[in-house]
Amino acid sequence: MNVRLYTIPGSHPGEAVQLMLRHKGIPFKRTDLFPAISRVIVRSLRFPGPTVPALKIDGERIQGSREISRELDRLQPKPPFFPADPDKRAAVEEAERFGDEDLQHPIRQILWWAFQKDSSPLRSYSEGAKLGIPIGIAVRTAAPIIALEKRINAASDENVRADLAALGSLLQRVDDLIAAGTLNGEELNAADFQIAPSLSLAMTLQDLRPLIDARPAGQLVKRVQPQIAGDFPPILPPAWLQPLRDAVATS
Ligand SMILES: N[C@@H](CCC(=O)N[C@@H](CS)C(=O)NCC(=O)O)C(=O)O
Repeated sequence: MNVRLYTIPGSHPGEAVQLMLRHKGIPFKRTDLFPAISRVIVRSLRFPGPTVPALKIDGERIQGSREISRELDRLQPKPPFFPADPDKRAAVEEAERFGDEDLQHPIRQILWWAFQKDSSPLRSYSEGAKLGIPIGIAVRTAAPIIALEKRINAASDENVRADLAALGSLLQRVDDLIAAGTLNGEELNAADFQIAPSLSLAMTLQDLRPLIDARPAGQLVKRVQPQIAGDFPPILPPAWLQPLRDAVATS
């Protein structure tokens, strides 16, 4: 199998696909793209949409972390990404959908908002990336890309404040899925690989790390993906964090 993954450094669904490929033992090559510019390149590679992760398998194009998990499972059924039992499978599929549609985006918005306030941590997020130019130059010239990403992702003050207020219930949902055995069970599944990188990316923010680390969601991260590149010193306004802190304190 000739497999190439197109991704962006620090992309959580991109990380999810790398975890999935490794779990299946499928060797792959990776092309790292600049955020925003990635949209043009992915389109020029004739993928149907503009986002990463995008995967070419023997010339075939598959895009989107959930489409990719299914295609990898079809091509290489072992170890399986979904339980054989239909009810358990439905629960994993719903958890994977939740990870993709509900959890991914607020984390993306919070990060791009933070980079717009302070771009210096960007270097730590690019560790290990091969962008084709020295990381220092990439980081120094990132301002227009950050501004564009803030717009693309609607990472406004208002939205990020709302994201933080809602994050407590998203974390509770992850803990509940773990308690139900849908996540972090004996066999890791597609939802574990979808959700752990979003939590791991959130934990690169020092503001959020201690609020996730000690709970079951933090255990999932430790098991599935102990580390994702990046470290962001405190940046989020304390007043915006307070509802999350209150939710964590009462959970
Ligand atoms: N829900 C999609 C998310 C795809 C997505 O939005 N990817 C982001 C990176 S995390 C992207 O390509 N953004 C383009 C950009 O940053 O300009 C999936 O899981 O595949």
